[in-house]
Amino acid sequence: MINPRFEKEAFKKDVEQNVKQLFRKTVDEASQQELYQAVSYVVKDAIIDDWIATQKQYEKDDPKIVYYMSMEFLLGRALGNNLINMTAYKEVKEALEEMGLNLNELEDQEPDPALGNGGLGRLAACFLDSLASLGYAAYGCGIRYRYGMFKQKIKDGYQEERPDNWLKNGNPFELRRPEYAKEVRFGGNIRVEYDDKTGDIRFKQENYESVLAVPYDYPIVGYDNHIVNTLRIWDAEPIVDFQLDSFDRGDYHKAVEQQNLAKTIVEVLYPNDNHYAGKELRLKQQYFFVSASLQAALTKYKKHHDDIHKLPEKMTIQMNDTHPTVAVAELMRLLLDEEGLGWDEAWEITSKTCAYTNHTIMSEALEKWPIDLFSRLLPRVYQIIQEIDRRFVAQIREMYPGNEEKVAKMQILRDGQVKMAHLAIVAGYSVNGVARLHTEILKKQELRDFYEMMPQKFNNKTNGITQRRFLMHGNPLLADWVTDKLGTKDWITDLSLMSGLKKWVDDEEALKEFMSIKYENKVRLAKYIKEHNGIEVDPRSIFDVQVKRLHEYKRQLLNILHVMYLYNEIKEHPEISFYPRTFIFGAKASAGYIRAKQIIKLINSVADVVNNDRSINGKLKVVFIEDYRVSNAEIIFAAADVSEQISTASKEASGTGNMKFMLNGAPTLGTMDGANVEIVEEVGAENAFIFGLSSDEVINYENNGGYNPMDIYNSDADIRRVVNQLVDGTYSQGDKEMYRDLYNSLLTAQGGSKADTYFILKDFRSYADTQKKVEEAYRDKDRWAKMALLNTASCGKFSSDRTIQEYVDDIWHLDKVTVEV
Ligand code: 26Y
Repeated sequence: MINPRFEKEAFKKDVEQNVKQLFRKTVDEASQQELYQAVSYVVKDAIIDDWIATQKQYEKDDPKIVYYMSMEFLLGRALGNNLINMTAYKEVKEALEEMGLNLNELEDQEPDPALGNGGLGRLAACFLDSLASLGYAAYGCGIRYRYGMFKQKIKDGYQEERPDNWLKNGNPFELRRPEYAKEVRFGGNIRVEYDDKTGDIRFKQENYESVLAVPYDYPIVGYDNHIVNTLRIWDAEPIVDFQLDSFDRGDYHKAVEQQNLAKTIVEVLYPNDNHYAGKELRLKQQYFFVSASLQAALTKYKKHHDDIHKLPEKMTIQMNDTHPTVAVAELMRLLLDEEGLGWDEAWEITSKTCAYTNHTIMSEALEKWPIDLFSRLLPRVYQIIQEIDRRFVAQIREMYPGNEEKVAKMQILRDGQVKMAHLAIVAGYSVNGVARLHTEILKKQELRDFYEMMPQKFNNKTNGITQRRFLMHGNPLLADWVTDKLGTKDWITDLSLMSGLKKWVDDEEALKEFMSIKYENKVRLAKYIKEHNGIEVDPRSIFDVQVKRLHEYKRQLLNILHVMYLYNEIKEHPEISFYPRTFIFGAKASAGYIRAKQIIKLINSVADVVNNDRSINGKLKVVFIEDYRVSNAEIIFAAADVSEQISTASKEASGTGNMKFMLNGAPTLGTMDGANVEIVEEVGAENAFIFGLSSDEVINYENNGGYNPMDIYNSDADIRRVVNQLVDGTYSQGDKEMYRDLYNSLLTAQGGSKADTYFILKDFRSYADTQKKVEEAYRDKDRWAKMALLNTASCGKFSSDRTIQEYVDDIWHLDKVTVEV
């Protein structure tokens, strides 16, 4: 049942009322931003009814709760998504139209909450949506960064970063909850106190600095079930207001420091994706939100339960990569020092409560904190890790007597570092990878020793995405068509039903409709590109899209080198027929990742040359979409013909963009990497374009010293020409040095890394040949339409609803809740 607040007349009145109350204006006078706020507060009001009802139900049913701990939540805009999940989108759109307002324009007023970098953060957001939609009690736990992922500007082809002041106009959907604030302590020293009478030992932290963690709750609306879960993100405030009299007590510096600590700790999201930098502030952020979240979780548990030993029956903690894994030691600390348990009891509870997800095999992404830094910042937590490590080492020695190599490889504290992944695996009850291939590589290579020692902990959970945002909201035309063809809306909560579309694969009329929806979406994207880039693109051309974070392993460089190759071909052989293509890129580079930034510049330089060359008759266009983020992603996926998923095999743990393209009917052009393997399995190899080395081949080369790209450079004239064009000034107005580093990276070994670390030249031919096949397939309109439709029809497995249900069945064991209204 739809909330009566969305009944048209009532809704309109409430909007008017809000405009008046918030801004002292009438609807005619209010700005779009003000109207967005006024509408959002009406929506929030409706949400709050369900939010209260849900929390009441949870109190009553006392279900087991999952705490999903993540440093990142890449939420995307809330207004449209909340309306969709409350099944009120169309009604509200109409009501607003009657008021002379346009819902899409109002939605555009909302800043993207970008509290995440890329895949891992967006996955967390999809998971929260699925948990609420499936009716499971869940908290997201994270940080309320003042500044989220930076805004990207492209100036003269270069990326520039601008601060993302997403809270500038306030946030209508959040709720500050000062009554749940918790203190978090850093540094100082530990004093050991003996109680002569009882023989007890107590550990007291002294001379510490502390901050007050204040939670902001953010509603997570389930689809059409009146369930509203909570994303709890923590802000930091100084524990005592800065008081002058502390000067007299000699605490002046401390007071200022605590003030500063509170300000800096939540200031900004680290924009690194898959690259560990070892910054002290990042460790502070981690401990800050983990400690506050655990304290709050224990308070909540103890409100209704008095036996702390039964904690694992009522809560479980999922750690999103190594970032929150200090949680295991902090939970130990709380149980030992605050609850007064003995080591064995505390360990029993902790090791049944914490579970860890690995999202990468890239060694540079693994967090290994220097021991001196770690122990200085978290002295008591460090002591506890020492004891965990000591006991674990004893266990290794017992299992593998005399095998000190095992100890060296698996120890938590080793080489002056705290290895966070090891800590999580040892203390957790579950370790999972995020796609079948990824989990297999973890078991066979990266985490092999751990797998051999504790195989029962390892499991796979192939990622998924929410169809509510990435089809219903992002592609309403296709969503309506799917509902029409399936004769039901049930795919919204059961994506496996999409396979019912397969029966339309030989229906010419249906295929025509399907492709004309794609065309409409391409027109929409072309308009966006015209507005934002000033580039005219032809919606009849093939929209070939690569959008994701910029990283060498993702190989945007392979893509743009291939564009350079095509350009050479077209110039050289103008007589050969060539199907017009638009290559679309979107990517942010971490601010300090120089080579990634060079690749962005190269893409823009190639775009400049190619787009302005009249002689090729617009056959080739290159577009770099500025500030790629969730809101424009929705528009881009809907419009894509070809999904570029071309990472070096074995490097992309899963990928989730690949699934969003598939859902929207774009066949994958990719390597057998991450979840691409499972996508191909679902859709059939004939409906995807696969090329390049396999993960086994890559790993084999890596274990045997790499390969020699010079062999390819010397033997393949086309490749040689393209590579040389990096340093002959073709794309740099004569400057031969601009792309020298990229050139060198492909041909010569440098500072510890092999030549062409990511096998770009090795895979180039195979990629180019496969691109040729894409073109051939596209020319056959009928064949392409079938292929595209089959991708949409085969995407059922890749719903995050399926993923979450597997986490529930195999790891979390949650109870399903229904909210009556
Ligand atoms: C250590 C730190 C700087 C760091 C920060 C962010 C390390 C890693 C990350 C982010 C990793 C990430 O986004 N990984 C991606 O997770 C997705 C969801 O599982 C996968 O689909 C994707 O393949 C993987 O790269």
